[in-house]
Amino acid sequence: RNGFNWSDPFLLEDQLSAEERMIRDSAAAFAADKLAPRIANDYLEERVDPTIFADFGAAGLLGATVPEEYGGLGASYVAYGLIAREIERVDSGYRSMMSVQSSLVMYPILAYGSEDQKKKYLPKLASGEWIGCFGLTEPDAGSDPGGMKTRSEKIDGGYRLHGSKTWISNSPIANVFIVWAKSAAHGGKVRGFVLEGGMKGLSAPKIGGKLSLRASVTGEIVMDGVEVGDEALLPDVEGMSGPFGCLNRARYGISWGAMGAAEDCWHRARQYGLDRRQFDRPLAATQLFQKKLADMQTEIALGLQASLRVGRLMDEGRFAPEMISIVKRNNCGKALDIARQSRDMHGGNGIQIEYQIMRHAQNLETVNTYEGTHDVHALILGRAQTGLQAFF
Ligand code: TGC
Ligand code: FAD
Repeated sequence: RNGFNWSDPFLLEDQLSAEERMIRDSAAAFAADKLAPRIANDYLEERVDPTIFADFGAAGLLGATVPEEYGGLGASYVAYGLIAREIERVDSGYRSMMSVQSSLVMYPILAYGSEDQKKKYLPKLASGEWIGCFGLTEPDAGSDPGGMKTRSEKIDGGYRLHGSKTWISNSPIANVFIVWAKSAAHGGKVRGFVLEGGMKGLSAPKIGGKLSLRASVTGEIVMDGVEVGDEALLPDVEGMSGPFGCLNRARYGISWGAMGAAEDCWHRARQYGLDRRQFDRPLAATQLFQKKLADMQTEIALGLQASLRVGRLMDEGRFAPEMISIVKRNNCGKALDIARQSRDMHGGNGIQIEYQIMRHAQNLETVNTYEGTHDVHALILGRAQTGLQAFF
């Protein structure tokens, strides 16, 4: 009989390359060293310290898949997923900061940008000197971003943009704004623009009062006739496949990240059950407690294997967006269930910040909603297997 590793049931570790393990270990050390000690205060005080980006950059955790010539690591998508898992093991908000920068800001510049844009922006985004944000969602266009109202019009030597974006991670502290707008000069098709903080007519007020993802700042992007030069247009993409191409990468990373948060909730529930005694025995000695631990272990083991498989297919250039919908949707939904269960298993202590669980549960409400809600991904998958559009 071979031994069974309860915390790595399918020996995920064996399926990683030496380089992936090294990147994972360095992300884990960074998370334990730099993030874990500060999360309780950052969360309670809804405080975002922009210097965290420079710390991420110094640790090589921004734009991991971006080639080294532009400041990235040239690492695999599996490595990127492993980074997301380690960061989100501490907090979904920190992972959000990292994944917006990597997948939603650096990726579109790399994939759709001019050589000048790549040289200008990518190294500074990789080092964390510059902070990026991604504006797709609008007040009246959330699940249906194709309904956006933001417009660009051609002017002499450039474009003028009007519109507003909402629920934008990092925007109040951003230097670089990737913004999607319908462009009159391109037949009304959606085009991407790179805006910079301080431009006339551009503002990014913070959205206050969040009870979830409090360690990551969220804001609006207001564009009141912002004028940019021709060089601000992302030249190599047109239509909604532009923003969706970025979302594919970010959603994939989230599928790993959500499992990291779920693992933290599971491990803490297990330990709490071993330590806490009621009715003269450990809680972990009860059947109900063990069933809940078994459910957590099972969903996490399956979720990690699925994300690993999708990551390998991405690295081979063989993924389809629907695969990502499966792992984003399922892993976020399961992680949220696990966090809620773990909160319950901690009894009254479970609502306290020092036990961490309630914070994960509140964060995962957002993670289940952004980047395509749980139900929107169901509709993507329903359409893919029936050929029938059920969005409207
Ligand atoms: P649809 O008709 O399906 O497609 C329009 C065009 O887009 C192409 N396309 C894709 N391309 C690449 N990857 C994908 N995943 C793609 N999905 C669609 C498609 O081929 C087509 O191209 P073309 O050339 O034929 O025009 O589009 P639709 O408008 O009907 O879309 C429906 C739906 C529901 C799938 C889509 O609107 C959707 O995914 N909605 C969810 C919105 C969303 O995810 N927003 C995320 C905002 S960013 C964010 O939340 C960041 S949080 C980050 C953090 O803090 O971590
Ligand atoms: P809605 O689209 O109004 O959905 C409300 C409910 O209706 C949901 O349950 C949804 O599933 C359901 N629903 C919608 N359409 C249908 C349908 N056809 N059939 C059945 N049910 C449906 N966006 C960005 O662009 N950039 C960011 O950086 C970013 N960061 C975010 C950070 C945070 C903290 C949050 C909360 C959001 C962020 N978002 C960002 C926005 C996020 O992507 C949207 O909130 C999300 O796409 C859902 O849109 P909505 O909030 O408008 O909800």
